[in-house]
Amino acid sequence: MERTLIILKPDAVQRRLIGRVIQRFEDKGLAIVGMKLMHISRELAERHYAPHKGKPFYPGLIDYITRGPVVVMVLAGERCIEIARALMGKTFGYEAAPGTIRGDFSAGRTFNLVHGSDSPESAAAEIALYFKPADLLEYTPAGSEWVFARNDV
Ligand code: IDP
Ligand code: MG
Repeated sequence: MERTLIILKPDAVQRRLIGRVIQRFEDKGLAIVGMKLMHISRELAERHYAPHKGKPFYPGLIDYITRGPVVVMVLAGERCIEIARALMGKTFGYEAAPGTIRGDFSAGRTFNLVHGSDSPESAAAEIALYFKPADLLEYTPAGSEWVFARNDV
């Protein structure tokens, strides 16, 4: 089963949107297989956002993601990387479609509430930054058989 790393960024926590953002992923039928509240250190932020090092927004991005507590989650489900990115919406809140998390709750560029891995490779690397394999649970939420068909051709 595919997995992805999701972070509810500091603005989501400070704006008391944790429940409403998690609800979007649960409503879609994705399983939460790991979750914690934590404060990301500068060192961890620099590892996570290494691909963006050198870009003009990089210093502001590191300040933002380390500025307060975040909720870090691993979601599981078929095509969950693509599905989570679609639920999140485009990067900038003012471009994200209404109905998406960013389209409904974010209006700017840096502050966009949520992170989601963008490929199987980045998902594996990012999950390993935040969770030990033993922290991730193997279970199938009740009703999953009505979300993912056995032979979904
Ligand atoms: P993504 O989060 O939609 O995958 P990325 O391009 O990977 O977008 O950028 C990582 C994060 O950096 C974004 O979510 C946003 O917080 C911030 N960011 C990206 N581009 C800009 C920018 O041009 N100005 C300010 N912040 C940016
Ligand atoms: Mg990205």
